[in-house]
Amino acid sequence: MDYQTLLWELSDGVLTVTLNRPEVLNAVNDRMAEELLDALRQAAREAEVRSVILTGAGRAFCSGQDLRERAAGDFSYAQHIRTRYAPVILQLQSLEKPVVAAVNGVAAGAGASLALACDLRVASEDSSFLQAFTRIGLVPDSGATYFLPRLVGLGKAFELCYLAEAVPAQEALRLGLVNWVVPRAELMSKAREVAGRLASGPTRAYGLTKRALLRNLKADLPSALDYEAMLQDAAGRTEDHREGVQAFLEKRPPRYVGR
Ligand code: T3D
Repeated sequence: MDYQTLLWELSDGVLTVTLNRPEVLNAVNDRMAEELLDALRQAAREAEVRSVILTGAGRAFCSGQDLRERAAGDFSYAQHIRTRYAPVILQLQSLEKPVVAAVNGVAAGAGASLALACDLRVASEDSSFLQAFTRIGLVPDSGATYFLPRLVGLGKAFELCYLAEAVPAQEALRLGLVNWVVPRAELMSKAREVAGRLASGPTRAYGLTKRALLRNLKADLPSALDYEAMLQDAAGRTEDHREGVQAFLEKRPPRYVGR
């Protein structure tokens, strides 16, 4: 696919996908939603991609739905969310490779949900998270009501959604919304450091770990234990597991190949 709204850059196993409509703070139009889904599917297919960074061009990460480019007439919000946003969020979660959001500015509305659907978040000091939905009389969507209570607890999630005030990066760190906060100038180097480390790790084990963590959010202990045991069978058959053990025994760093 020829991308008009994204930049795609693959280097040393790290795919960087940049939302690229900076003039509207990377607001999501239909084209961008389509392209992002395509890019994430390609990331899943291509063996050379071993981790992904999602970031935004310019001064924002993503301002959510493009409020200027919405279909007129008897537009169905439900259908739009189901066909444009839900597939992207599901793809981020089912992509069995580590995904790091490099939050380079405001992440608002569905833009915040995009960041929250990533596995890890590095945020610049000047970034913020905004549950913008109720400001315009909408319900938090694209997974906001799923991710927020899990990350910050129900009471805080109510506050963030009802009051819809921007959460600055340091507060986001305190709440557990992000993993690291760094100066703006160091954002991409920190994101590349994290994603690069993951790209040279045991990709299959990471993918199965992601599957276990997400699935077991909703499981009881016996079924979580059983699911882990089943996934361990798959991880135990990988070349990377053999290499990890061999490297340990030979007292040298492992050289993982991602399978
Ligand atoms: O439709 C459906 O399918 C339902 C799905 C909904 C999902 C959602 O995401 S709903 C939430 C939509 N997003 C918002 O409500 C956020 C709107 N934007 C803002 O509140 C502010 O722009 C920010 C707080 C994000 C940033 O404020 P600030 O002051 O730093 O920047 P600004 O001046 O407001 O924006 C700069 C430009 O970007 C400006 O254009 P201009 O005046 O320079 O020509 C602004 O209009 C444009 N822009 C920002 N956000 C959007 C946008 N244009 C279209 N859509 C946007 N979401």
